[in-house]
Amino acid sequence: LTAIRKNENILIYGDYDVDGTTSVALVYSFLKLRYNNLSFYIPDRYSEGYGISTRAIDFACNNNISLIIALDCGIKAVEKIAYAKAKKIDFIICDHHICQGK
Ligand SMILES: [Mn+2]
Repeated sequence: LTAIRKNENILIYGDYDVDGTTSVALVYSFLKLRYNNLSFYIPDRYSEGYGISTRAIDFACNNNISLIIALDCGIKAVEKIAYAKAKKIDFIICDHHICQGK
């Protein structure tokens, strides 16, 4: 809500697998009815892999995106979130996985 009120660019991000892509489709289509400054990002399976990708954070930075909503991933991405934070990018993590150990 804060990002929308401030008219920030928002990126919907999710894994490339079936629950990731359907999550992105659902949240993107829901928010797009109400808000226009929205894009989505699905990482490349082979060159980026699962989880939050540095390339995606750089993409966000280069496109003036200040909020990333991560779906189906991100629960363990402590270093990546710190990297994004240093670039003034906020994260909302919506992940159904369990963070075990580290
Ligand atoms: Mn998944």
